[in-house]
Amino acid sequence: MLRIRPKFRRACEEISDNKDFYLKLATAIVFVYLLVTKVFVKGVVFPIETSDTYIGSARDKPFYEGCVDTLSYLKDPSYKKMNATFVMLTKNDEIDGVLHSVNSLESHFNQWFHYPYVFLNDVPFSEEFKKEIKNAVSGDVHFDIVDKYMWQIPEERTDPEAFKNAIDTQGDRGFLYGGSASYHRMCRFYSGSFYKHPLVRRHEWYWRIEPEIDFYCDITYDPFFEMAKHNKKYGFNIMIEEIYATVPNLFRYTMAFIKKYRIKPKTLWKLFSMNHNILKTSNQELQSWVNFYRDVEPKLAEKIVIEDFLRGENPEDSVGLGFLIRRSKAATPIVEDQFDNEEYNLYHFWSNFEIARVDTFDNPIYNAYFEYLDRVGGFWRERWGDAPVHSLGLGLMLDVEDIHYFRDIGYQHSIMAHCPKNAPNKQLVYKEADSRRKRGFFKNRYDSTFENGCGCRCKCPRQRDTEDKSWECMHRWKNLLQPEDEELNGGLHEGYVDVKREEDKLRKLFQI
Ligand SMILES: Nc1nc2c(ncn2[C@@H]2O[C@H](COP(=O)(O)OP(=O)(O)OP(=O)(O)O)[C@@H](O)[C@H]2O)c(=O)[nH]1
Ligand SMILES: *[C@@H]1O[C@H](CO)[C@@H](O)[C@H](O)[C@H]1NC(C)=O
Repeated sequence: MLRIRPKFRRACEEISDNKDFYLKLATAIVFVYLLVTKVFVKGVVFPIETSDTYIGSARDKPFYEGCVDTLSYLKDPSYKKMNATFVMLTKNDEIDGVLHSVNSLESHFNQWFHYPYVFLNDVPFSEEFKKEIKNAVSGDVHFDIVDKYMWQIPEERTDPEAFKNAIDTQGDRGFLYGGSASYHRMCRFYSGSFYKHPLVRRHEWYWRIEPEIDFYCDITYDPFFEMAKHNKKYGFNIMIEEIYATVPNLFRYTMAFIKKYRIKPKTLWKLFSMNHNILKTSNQELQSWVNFYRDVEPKLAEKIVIEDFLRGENPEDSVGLGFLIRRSKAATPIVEDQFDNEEYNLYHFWSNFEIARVDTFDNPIYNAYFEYLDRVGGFWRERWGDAPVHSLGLGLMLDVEDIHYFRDIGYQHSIMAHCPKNAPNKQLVYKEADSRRKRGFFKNRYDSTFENGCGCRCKCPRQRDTEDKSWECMHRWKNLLQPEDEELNGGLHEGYVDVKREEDKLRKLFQI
């Protein structure tokens, strides 16, 4: 029989003597635990994190949730290897970062699919660089230089002094990378030149990669093939907001381009532009006062109260009089950075990750757009990034359905990371196709699964997901995926607030 030691027995007796106290203590501990885990982490303080929710609809959703049995996928008669390549612009001295990226990509994807690589540089790659890369990859690899005309900015060739001054000034004003000429060249190159390089142009699809990136999940199907199958033209992984100071005139010129070439933006435009012409009304005064959805109710309430006062049914009404006086004194609000009632919300697909058709950019509209932007000098007068340029360009040409969000791909570049939760019941055991990609005991352990997860064998970093950090962008995307989204019908999303309906609602409320 189990004999309780005297000391332990005494302790137990003490506890039962102080039963009340310990009961309270235990309750307090449970309460604090619940508060911390359920309320603060999940509940009240941060409502529900975007990364915990389901994002998807018939317009776009992950091609697969969880793992796919890659060997049978590859053997399926309907599967076809695509005319596709990875592409990276890099420098000789970044070899360690490049190897890091290539190893991550091979381990998580390319060891099963063997897609080729294209490495581009403004100076020749060293023999050492080429040798190390060739040893790491499982597909063909090509190296080339970018010719001077693709690489240099026109102003740099024609007026080096003006070019240098513009760059130096941006440096002095402290814009991120604004003072670095090579960063400007890189942005311009990725904005309008990379897809014209012969090594890229001879493919139908590309996947852009960078040095020092990480993949966190296994990609067990072929993203190129699935994109083709689902009629997708451009795939992204992270969406963030641009720093305003780098693109102050990009939207103005984009709008000018739209006018000049009579372009009718497609539905994706709505992801990037806020239209301030939101009322369905011919009332000019109302139109100019209401720029945001939040202005609708106060402005209509004011209108109703003033109209009621002016009808003179209620001459003692000091509220109505007050409204009238206030309105006559106030100035129409001015929205800076608004062109033709539209404003860039600064959202963009983070273009260091892109899986897309080459002709998504290599086509007459986008090429004209790039040339227009190049001519007005924004790549050197300002520091237009390739990401906002790509995004606005896509908005001109594509519909929401043409875009794919690779939510199931865990990806990190510099300080941003997106990493999905693992899909429940759809995790398969890892089997390497390449002996260099063996995973030891610790590497073969993955995060636990989650209700709305879509990842396959993800091992995520302890870092807040970009879906949560830039949740405004992701909410906009999520809303545009909803089939019932009225804004998606028709051209620009103007006039979506029915003034009469809103007014009637308020009148009922005020009983006027
Ligand atoms: N060959 C060459 N490659 C460059 C040059 N400048 C940038 N790159 C490459 O372009 C890619 C992006 O440049 P980075 O300077 O790393 O920019 P980043 O840190 O990704 O920029 P953010 O994402 O905006 O922070 C990298 O792969 C660089 O190797 C250059 O002067 N020559
Ligand atoms: C791949 O696509 C490019 C661009 O469309 C084309 O020129 C090339 O012939 C294709 N290659 C193959 C092998 O189909």
